[in-house]
Parts: sequence; C-alpha cells; structure tokens
Amino acid sequence: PSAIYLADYREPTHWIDETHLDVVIFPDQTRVTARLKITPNAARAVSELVLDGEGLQTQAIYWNDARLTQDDFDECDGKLRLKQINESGWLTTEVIICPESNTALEGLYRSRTMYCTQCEAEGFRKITWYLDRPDVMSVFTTRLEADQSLCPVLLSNGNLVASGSLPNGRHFATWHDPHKKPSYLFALVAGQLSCVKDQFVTASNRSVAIEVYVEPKDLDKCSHAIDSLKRAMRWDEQNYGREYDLDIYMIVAVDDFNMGAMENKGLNIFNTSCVLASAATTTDIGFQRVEAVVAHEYFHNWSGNRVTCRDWFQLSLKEGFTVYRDAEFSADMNSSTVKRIEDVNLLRTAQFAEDAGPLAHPVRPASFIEISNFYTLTVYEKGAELVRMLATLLGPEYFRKGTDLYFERHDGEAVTCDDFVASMEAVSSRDLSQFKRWYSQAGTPELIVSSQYSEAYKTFRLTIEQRCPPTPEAAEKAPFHIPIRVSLLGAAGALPLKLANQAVGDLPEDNTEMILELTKSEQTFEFAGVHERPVPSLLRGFSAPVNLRYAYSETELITLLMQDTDLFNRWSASQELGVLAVSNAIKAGTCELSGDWVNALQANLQRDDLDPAVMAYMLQIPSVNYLHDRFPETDILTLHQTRQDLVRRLALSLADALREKVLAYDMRQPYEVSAAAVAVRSLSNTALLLLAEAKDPLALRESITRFKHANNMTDQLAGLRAIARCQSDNVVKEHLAAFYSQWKDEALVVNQWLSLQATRDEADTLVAVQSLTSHPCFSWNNPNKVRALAGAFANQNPGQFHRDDGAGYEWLANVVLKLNQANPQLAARLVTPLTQWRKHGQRGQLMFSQLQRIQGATLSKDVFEVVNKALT
Ligand code: B3K
Ligand code: ZN
Repeated sequence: PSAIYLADYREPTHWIDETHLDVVIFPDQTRVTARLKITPNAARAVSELVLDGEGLQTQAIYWNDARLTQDDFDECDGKLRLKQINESGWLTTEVIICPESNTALEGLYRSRTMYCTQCEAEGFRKITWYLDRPDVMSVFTTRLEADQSLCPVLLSNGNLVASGSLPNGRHFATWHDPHKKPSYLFALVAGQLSCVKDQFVTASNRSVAIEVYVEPKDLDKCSHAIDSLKRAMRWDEQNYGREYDLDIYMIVAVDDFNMGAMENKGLNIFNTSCVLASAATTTDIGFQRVEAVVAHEYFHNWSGNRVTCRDWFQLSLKEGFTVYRDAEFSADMNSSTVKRIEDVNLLRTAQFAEDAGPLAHPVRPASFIEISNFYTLTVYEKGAELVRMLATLLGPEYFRKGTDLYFERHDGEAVTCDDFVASMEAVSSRDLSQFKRWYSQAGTPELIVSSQYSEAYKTFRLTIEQRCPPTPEAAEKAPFHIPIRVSLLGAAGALPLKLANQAVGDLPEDNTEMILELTKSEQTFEFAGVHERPVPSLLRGFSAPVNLRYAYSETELITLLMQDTDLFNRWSASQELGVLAVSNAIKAGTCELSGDWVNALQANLQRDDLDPAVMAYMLQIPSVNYLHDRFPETDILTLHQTRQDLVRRLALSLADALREKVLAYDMRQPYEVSAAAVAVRSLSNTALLLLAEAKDPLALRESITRFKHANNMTDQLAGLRAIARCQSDNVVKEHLAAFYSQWKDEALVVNQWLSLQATRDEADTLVAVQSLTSHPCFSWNNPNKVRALAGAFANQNPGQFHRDDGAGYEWLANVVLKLNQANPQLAARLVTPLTQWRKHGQRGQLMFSQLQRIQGATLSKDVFEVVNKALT
C-alpha cells in the first residue's frame, strides 16, 4: 500500500451532475445500475475518466446508451478507465454486489433484519463505479426494489417521490434528494423496521417530519433521541442561525456499525448504542451520549453536508467544527463545567498520548495510506479545540459573524480548513496566519510558566515559554499562537487585572480575567498594581490544548481547589493535587496522604453550593494513562498500583463524608435525566465505589441494595461495579449471573456486562475474557461486542492488560489478526494500545514483538498502516 499526499491534490477531471441509482435487492445478489450525467471539468481538460470501484462484478457499461466492449474500457486494481470522455454524456454501469458477505461494514451490508450502507469515507465505491471523492457533488435519485415481506421499509436520502408494488411479492420506492452531495453522504436502508414519528416546526414555520426507524423490540427506546434532535434543531437556529432544509429527517438504528453514527443527508444511520435509551437499560452517560451524538449528526447538516470537505485531508473542517458545536450544545443542555471536564479528560488521557506516539499527525494530515485510520482523537477532539481557540481569540460576536460568513460564502461547496480560517479573518480583521500552524504541526505544546512578584513595585510577571516535542512529520516546530485565559487570585477573590503597558481606557468592565496571547517561544506578561502576592489561575477552562507546567505548591493548589472563580480550574487543581500525591508516593515508596488535601476535599463535600457532579470528578485520581504521561519513567504497573493505593487511602480518609453521600441518596425517586438528577447520582455512586475500594462495611451492604432495588441502569450498574470491587468472588459471580439473566435480551446492556468483566483487575480476568468470546451473547461480527470485551480489556484494564507475562498483548494481537481481513477498520482501531510500546521500556519489547507478529501476516491497508508506523 502507498501513501497519498495533500500536496498532490488536483481538481477532479470530470463532474457528475446527476446520479440515478437503481438498487435491486435479492438474497446474496444485489444488482446496482448507476446512470451518471458526466461533464468534463474544463479547468482540467483531461479526457480520460477514471472511476473508483471495489469488489464489484461488472456486468455491462454503456456510454450514451451504446454498450461498450472490452476495448473501450480498462478495469483493473479498483479503477475503471474510459479513454475519450471529452463531452457531456450519460455513463451507465451495471454491477452485482453481495451485501450478505460484507463483514467490513463499509458499503452496502446486511445487519440482522436489514440492509444498510456506510459510505464515509470511501465506501460508495463498494456499491458502484463512481468518482468517490468529496469534491464531486451530485444530485441523487435512488430507486430501491426488494421483496415486500423481507424488506417492507425502503429508505434513501431526500424525499419519497414514488413507490408501489411489483409482481412476485416485490415492491419499490424512489427517493430524490434535491441537494447536491458527495457520494460519502449517500445512504439506503431496506428491511423490517418499525417507526416512531414526530415533527418539528422550524423558525421560519416549516414543518419537518421526524422518523426514527428501529427494530420493533426497541420502539420504547426512541423518545430521548427524538427530544434531543428537536432541542438540537432549535439550538442551531438560535446559536448559528441554521435551519433544517428538507421536509423529512430520518434516523435508523443499526446494531452492527463501526462508528457511533453517520450524518447521511436526511437519513442518518446510527449505532444502536448512540440512539436507543431507556431508564431501565441506559446509564446517565449513555443518555448524554445519545443526546450528543444525535446533535452532532444533526449539526453536520450544515457543517459537513451543505458545506463539505474538498478532500479527506480536510476532515477536521467538518469534524472539529461539528464536535465543537455539539460540545457547546451539550454544555448548554447540561452542566457546562462537567462537559468541559469530560472533554478535557479525554483529550489529556487519550489525544495527548496519540499526539506523543508514532501515529501522531497534524489536525490536517499531509499524507495517509488509509483515510479510515484518520478518524482520530486528533482530527475530532483536538480539531474542536482549534475551533474553540478561534472562538476565544475572536470573542462570541465575531466568531458568530465568522461562521455566518463561512456558511454564506461556501454553501454548496467543498472547501478547506484555510477557507474556514479565512472567514474568521475576514470578519475580525485579525491575522490568523500564525494560528494556522495548529493545523499543520502535530504534537502537544508544553507551556513552562514561571512567575515573579515584586513587593516593591506591586507587579506580577508571568514568563511563559512554549516547546513542542518532535513528531513523525517534523522535528522542529515553529511557535504556536496560544490563547491563555488567566486570573490572579488574591485573598478576597480574583484581582482586577491591568497589564503594565495597558492604558486604563482599554480595560473592560469585568477585568478580573484576561486572555494572554502567546505567539513567541518565550514571552513575559507584567501585571501592574498587584497589591498582594497572587495565586495565578492559568489556562482557565482549558483555553488551549497544551500541557501546562507551573511549579504550584500544594498550598497554592488547595487555594485554587477551594477558591478559584473558574469551576473548571478548581477541578483542574484537584487533578494536579492527585498528580502531586502520586509523585510523592513514587519518591517516598509509600502513599501518605496530605492532610490539607483531605481536609479541602472534605470541606468541598460539605458545601452545598458546589455542583455534586463536579465534586464527583474532584474525587477522581487522574487516570493511569494520564499519570503515565506525567511520569514516563515509571512503570505502568507501579503507577497503577500506586494509584489504587491512593484511591483506597483517600476513601478511608473521607469515609464519613462519603457514607453521608451514599446514605443521603434516595434511590426510589423516579428517574430523570436532568443535569441536577444526574449530578446527585454521580456523586452518590462515586462515593459508593470509593467506599467499595476501601471495603467499607456500608459499601458491602449498599452495593447489594443498589443492585437489587435500583429503578434505573445507572444505579444498578453502579451497584454491580461496587460489588465487583468489594465482595467475595462467589458473591460477584452470583450477581454477574443474575444481571445477565435479567438482561440477556438487551444487547446494549449485555455489552456493559461484558465490559465490566473485561475491566476486573483479577489474575483470572484474561482467561474469563477469552472464554466470554465463546459465550452465546458474543459475536466477532458485531463491533459493539468486540469493543465491549477486547477494547475495554486493552484500554481500561491497565492492571491485567499489562501483565508481566505479556499474555494480554498476545491475546490482543490474536484479536487483531482475527479481524484484520474481516473488519479492517475495527482491527486497526483495536491495535492502538500496542502502538504505545516505546513508552513502556522493557515491557514495551513484549508489545513490540506482538506488533511484529501482526506485521508478518497478510494485512489489510488499515492494519498495515498502523502497524508499520508504530514499528518505525
Ligand atoms: N462522519 C462519521 C464518521 C464516519 C467514519 C467512517 N470511517 C461520523 C461522524 O463524525 O459524525
Ligand atoms: Zn462527525
């Protein structure tokens, strides 16, 4: 396999103005006839037309209705070449495909009782010959035909324009999508599905039909998705001035799906895990994920569909922006601090690791072998941070003007990240050329901050240096443009800020917070009129995706934890205190907890003005992965054990206050997903789990009660998790069995059951996980199941995955080899933890040899790229 490069981008040689598909479904044999209106692109003046296709059995090809012979075209290596296409005309191709044997879940495939598609990024070429690239936009008309009883429901993008019965128990439906779109946004669904209907009235008073298609057994799990969709539709009108543009919005739930969901125009296809929700079967986190993903796919209608990507290197143009949009939506619907904490946690534990490893790539990569490998935390989450920084630098008013201009300028076009930034520049008259380095330079910058207070001059200086470690694409980095939100805390709260060179007239009304713009490798910012030595509150709200290093004393961190006016930074201080405790424990060899820290947490637990959900996060010691980033020299198992020890000691020290939180919770209240209700459950269940770690008698009792008498999945699963941490092996097994027999018919709950077993830190966990692969509930063809078991084991069970004998690595490699050809996308994702081998010293050699073993097999492009990059 070879790489393709951004620098080689050329416009397409031809356009496809219209696409007429006829898809005729028979078991094991689907016939696709595509009639394409082709026009040469005058800007290119190339007459050879080269179409993409994969695994197609070509039956016939016609140019303007004349059948072509073998001499007129050349079909080889996934390309169909037609020599002399110098004028507009109609190209018709007929192919046969077999969705039933498609286990890669890309293109047209079968999942349980339905046929469905996944075309992003390059799946459309598995359905028919096409110019399968996002800058070729076409108007689609799709006719579907199938057996009436096997596939009563026939859906595609846009509006239904015709339907009817045919002889032999067959029927058809024809859909027309008036909006031009690239092939990756095409979708079709055919199967036995039930539908929940609703409607939404847009700001300009148009009525939009909402239809959610699921298997009949799931009809009672659709209302949360529908409510979320309506909230997202309203929110986008109010916050971005964006209205929906078709008369119907459909969502289909599919159980076999590689990703969370897909934003196909007017016909979103969702992993069941991101659309179905009910109190009995779905946790609070699950409910919030449904809300976020439904909104994310909806927001793509503008950021992605109406304005799409010129090429796949620009993926973050739609993904980074849409993640930013869905994060702001979730922040508005729930607690904004909690949402920020969750996102920053993910960024710091997983994206930073990606950015520091062998697969590090810029938000806009310059090359790739397989684009599916670039649906990464860097493109999505770091990409969203770039948009957030632009919003911070411009301020809300100019940012909104910028997005308005972007949508207006580029509606109906396929554009680049530069175009996005250009709109921001145009409305704000700011020069963002240095900012654009964020798109092309990989790696997480480190900010080394020091301070100096002058009692005599009443000045406070912050000296900030930025460094960025080398990454595969470049050893040397030019300085980034970094917005750093700061306040200075004095004894009575945040101090008014005035930079030494700032005129008094320039000061805003609320001047206790300021955005410093770092553009050089090192810069000093001097504040004047600072009458007491302050504690700096830096990078508030995590204003840039960087590693902040400032030598805070424990006392200063406690001041921040207790008093910072930015709630996010109070949490951030709690994490830094955790890091400090780990650091002390590593140095001393024992974990003595600092009394001041414990007292501060205790005091916070007693405050009733603090969001309980934020409090729950303040009680969490940073994840092992994050700690490994901070202590790269320390072995991962040592870190894991140190962390576990700290957790136990923290629980023992806070036991009284934690018990109060467990007991104060009334689990008979009717279930509600409001932010307030979620917060109370979150704190109570966190307290229960902590007490379980310390084997507290209350946890022994309450874990069972919560499991048995819960009226919702959040509490029941919390009970089961606590049981797994504090009860005897027999009791644990008994409750796991009870849980399975209660929920064996609910696939999504069974996934939770698998994950819980995969993340148990017990010597026999790996054996248990291996035998679960033969359990009747498990299937290698279902990505949710594989992720619930193998993904959870490799990513969330440091104690067992990193076993000294390397058996954890060996098993993961077996899983990767098993899925390598069957589902390359899934296999390439699962291999990720092994790619971090360099961070693991001696232990890393065991990971390395498993990667080599994988490399020895005949690899799919996806796995090939990841493994080869990891080994070089
Ligand atoms: N755009 C899809 C991702 C599809 C990835 C295919 N390999 C989901 C999303 O980001 O909304
Ligand atoms: Zn997306």
